[in-house]
Amino acid sequence: MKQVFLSMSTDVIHNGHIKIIARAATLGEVTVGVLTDEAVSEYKRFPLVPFEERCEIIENIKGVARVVRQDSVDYENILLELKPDIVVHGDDWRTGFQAPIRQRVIETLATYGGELVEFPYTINESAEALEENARRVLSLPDRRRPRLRQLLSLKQLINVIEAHNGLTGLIAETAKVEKDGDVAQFDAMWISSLCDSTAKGKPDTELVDTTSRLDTINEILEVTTKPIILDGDSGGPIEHFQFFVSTLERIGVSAIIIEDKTGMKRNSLFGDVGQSQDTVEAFSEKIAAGKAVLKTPDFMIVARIESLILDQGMDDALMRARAYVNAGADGVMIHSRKKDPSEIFEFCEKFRAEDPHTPIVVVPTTFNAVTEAEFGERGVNVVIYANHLIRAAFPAMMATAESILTNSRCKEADEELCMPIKDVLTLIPEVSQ
Ligand code: SPV
Ligand code: MG
Repeated sequence: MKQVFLSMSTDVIHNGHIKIIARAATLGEVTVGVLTDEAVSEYKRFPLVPFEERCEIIENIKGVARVVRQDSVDYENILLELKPDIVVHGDDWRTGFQAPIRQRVIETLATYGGELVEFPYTINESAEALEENARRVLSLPDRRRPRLRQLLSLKQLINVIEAHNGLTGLIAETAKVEKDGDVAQFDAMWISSLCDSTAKGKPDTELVDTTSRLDTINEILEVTTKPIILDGDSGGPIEHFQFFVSTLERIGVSAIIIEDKTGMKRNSLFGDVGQSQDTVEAFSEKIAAGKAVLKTPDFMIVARIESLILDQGMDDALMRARAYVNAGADGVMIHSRKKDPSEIFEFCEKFRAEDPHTPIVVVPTTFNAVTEAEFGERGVNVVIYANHLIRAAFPAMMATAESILTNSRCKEADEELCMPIKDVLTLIPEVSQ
């Protein structure tokens, strides 16, 4: 009997899947590769049904002989291991971001004489509606809030990009590339104080108040499903911090990062601007006070250590990391304004030697040559690209304004700098999340 392989990432099983399995079973004995939660969240969206349950469901579908764990949307490893005679797939993957994945399947099959059988893909409207609904469910506060912790337990490293309004939220939500046979997208969003302030034409000095920051957060929550990490600056007075943490937890934000600075806050990358660091005791008390008002185990309070920014040395950074974790911090962020990543690496090595599990967060704005893989090897768990969308947008907008002034018309800007008006009209979906 021929061995038939098909891969499944879905958590919303419908009759289309049943039919494709039945057709595959007419070709031989069917093995289904069930994609892990990590692979599904990279490829599509975070699965609503966990891996073990999906295996159990699929294993019990008529025509399925067995299920196997598939770790990646790239089939190469699993095909070389199982060497099935036939791989089955819908023909919808001939175009779009799945096309290179298909190509690699064809090449891998050719190495041992396997065959690809494609069934015509029919659009199933009720299935699409189910999928759309599943995606929207991810935006509900109780579903979104725990997702950061879930991702941290699934992956060594998660990548995060800044969003400062609905539009950049949509970019963080939907940007996706095919890379080395796999699919890459961002895991979560960072609502930066720098970008939120800059987008409002204000300095990054905690001038934008909590109400205004909540407006930005809500704007992003309305049109996205991915988890949110908020830049909480210093966290403000303890009583305000407690209130803010409660609000964030209720609306579905996953984490706040607060920094151990006091006085008039200035952005850490400014250089020497006479910032003072909070005492270990006072900042630990703030962390503990925030933890005390939480109603779920989901929400994370991450302590950002400014010792290296303020030239207080590695020992101070490590001492503070230890103290903040003891006070209840769910993670530590270590920051640096140096281009050379050595001090970040040294911190990671020393912190990891005494604390193997507490997540480490980095913001590689200055030490930007380090890859995610290298951070992962050094024990980092969260990499935040903290300001890149606004930094990309500002020069593009300024160049457009200057082109119109220079030419006293907009033809040149339209042709050289702007997206077509038709595209902007269809950029935003008409339905809400
Ligand atoms: C931000 O994005 O606002 C941050 C990170 O706090 S940094 O600008 O590097 O201080
Ligand atoms: Mg900030």
